[in-house]
Amino acid sequence: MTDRALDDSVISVAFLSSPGLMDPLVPLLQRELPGVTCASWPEPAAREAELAVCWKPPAGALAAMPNLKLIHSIAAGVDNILSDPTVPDRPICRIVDPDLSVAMTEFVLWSTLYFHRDFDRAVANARSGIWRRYDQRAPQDTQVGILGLGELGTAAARRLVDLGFSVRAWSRSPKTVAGVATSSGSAALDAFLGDVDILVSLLPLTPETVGLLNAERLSRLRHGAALILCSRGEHLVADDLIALLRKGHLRGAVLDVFEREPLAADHPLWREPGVLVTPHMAAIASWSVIAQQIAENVRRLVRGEPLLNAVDRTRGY
Ligand code: NDP
Ligand code: OXD
Repeated sequence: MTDRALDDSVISVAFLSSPGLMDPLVPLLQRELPGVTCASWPEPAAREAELAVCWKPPAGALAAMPNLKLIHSIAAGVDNILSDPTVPDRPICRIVDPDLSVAMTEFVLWSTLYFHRDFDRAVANARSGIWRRYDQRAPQDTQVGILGLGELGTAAARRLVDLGFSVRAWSRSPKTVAGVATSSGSAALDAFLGDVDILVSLLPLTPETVGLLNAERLSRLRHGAALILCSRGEHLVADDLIALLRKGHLRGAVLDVFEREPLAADHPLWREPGVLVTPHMAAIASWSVIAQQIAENVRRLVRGEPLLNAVDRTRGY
């Protein structure tokens, strides 16, 4: 790092993402931080920037920025940044936003009701002109299990409780949420998964959680259970899911995230009966919120104040 003094009025920002993705941020950051200069990687000005704003930055890019003082994700997850082992030792911040929690809660509620109220079956039947009604269950008779009880998992769990569902949730450290049966730590996972009818994944992607949803774990869910995957594609072993669906152990899945996005047009998940693919749309932060949170952290950095929503690199989230 150089000794150049940091000044929020003249901060230089580099966008590290696919081309053009961050264009909407330029006027919003200029409004928040008059005097800011923006450049996109790999322009020379981006290499000299003090702030990196990232979504899937190219490997090695952050390490090649000598003036870098802060790395900011435009998302809640930072796995796409920390997956690069050369990321320099600078603060990394993420987006935490009440509207993002509302959006994720809506997505989880919709997907839960999709299975709980048999919309998955009704939609499949409607395609074949089949008129069939199913017995209804009370929400308390459906056990929803949430993996991850952070910002998003907690918001979703609370609303599911409000609607009368039986809710259990699993986290790394012990947590208390009214009306939710909580457990924590890897030793508690198998017991957590038993009796779950609808499993919702809201975990961050870390070395501990990659591949967590494999045949062994998914087999522990109740016969006829469903999966709602809102976290990261790498949490799921897709072939294991497909095998359990075909065996009839699992009923279906709503999958919002994939190891490779966009999901290839010829990927078998698109056509697997019982699977509904959505295009990583569960919860998307608005550009104005992203700009406000980045600007606030720049001001805090300049003033030497604690940053908002900094991630713990050793935990990986
Ligand atoms: P948080 O960091 O607030 O919460 C993460 C939760 O997961 C915490 O409860 C944490 O436990 C728990 N956790 C982490 N590691 C483990 C582990 N090894 N074992 C058990 N529990 C663990 O994250 P958010 O709620 O903000 O976001 C979660 C994820 O959602 C993001 O990382 C991202 O991947 C995904 N996401 C997807 C979106 C979409 O559109 N599909 C949109 C936004 C986010 P503890 O509480 O003990 O720390
Ligand atoms: C996020 C996401 O992490 O959009 O915010 O997946």
